Amino acid sequence: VIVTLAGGVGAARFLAGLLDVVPPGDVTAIVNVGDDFVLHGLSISPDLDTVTYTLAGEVDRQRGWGRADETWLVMEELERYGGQTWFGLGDRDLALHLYRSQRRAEGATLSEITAEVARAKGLGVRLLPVTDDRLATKVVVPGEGELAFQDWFVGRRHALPVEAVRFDGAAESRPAPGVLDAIASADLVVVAPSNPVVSIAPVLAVAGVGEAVRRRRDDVVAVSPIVGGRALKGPAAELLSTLGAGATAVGVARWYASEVGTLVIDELDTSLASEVAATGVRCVVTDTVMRDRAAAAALARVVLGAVEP
Ligand code: FO1
Repeated sequence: VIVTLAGGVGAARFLAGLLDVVPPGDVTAIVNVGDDFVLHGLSISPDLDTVTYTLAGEVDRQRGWGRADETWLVMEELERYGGQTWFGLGDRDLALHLYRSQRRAEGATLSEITAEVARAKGLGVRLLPVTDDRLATKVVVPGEGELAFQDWFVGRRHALPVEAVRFDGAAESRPAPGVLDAIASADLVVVAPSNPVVSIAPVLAVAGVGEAVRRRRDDVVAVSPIVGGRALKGPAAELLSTLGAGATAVGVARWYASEVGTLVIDELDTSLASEVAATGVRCVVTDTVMRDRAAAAALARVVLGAVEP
């Protein structure tokens, strides 16, 4: 089984490519829930939904999140009351949020609900939230103090500089059922090309998960989300330069050095390969930019071959 540690859009595209290469029953995705929050009384799990919609072929391809063929009648109506429309929940997307929130109210866990949704959509892969417990990413912004993740990311368009990141609840959280076993028994653990600081770090912060991954270090392959000093999507470059060891493939290698045995970097960064290797992380160079499904599948093939059996 191939276990993938996943954030949102980058991970979802990688997983779609991986599923063109291996049968869905051989794939488990362990997904970040540090972005989750409650709004309008609804339980929102952006990364789980991005992965689910993408693998179901239902995602809005331009945005990378939310449903394709979406309409926004409810948000338009809500706007008239002065309701909270800064975080856009489309009409179709709202159905999934109603379902999840009702099931939560009935006492179902997030992993149970996630499995139900995946089954309803006919996904053969195993999708696991990293934890069923509360995990809330917080960012510290100079002059503003601590902001909830979505207040910073969507509400403030991740424009404010970040001084620190904290994963509220991580120390008390328990891995969801199946998470530790999946990591321990995986043939390969892939760290998807997600944001290392706010998508993968919260996954590794759940009690026992980081340790389980470090134990498998020789079989852990990460794909660098930084290409040519930039992130293809989102604020990974800014966060790695302020909180990490720089917004380059070498910075990614340093960030992951204790968890990851092999880092896959882009051809654009070929000149950095020896510097990556000097951090103690094996380096594989390939085209990592997932322009389309075929490119994602080609990347998945390289990742699968990156560790010698
Ligand atoms: N991202 C935005 O930039 N604006 C939104 O209004 C927004 C709504 C939204 C609704 C559901 C969902 O699953 C995701 C949504 N996202 C939105 C994306 C998402 O919140 C972020 O990209 C991730 O949290 C970062 O990984």
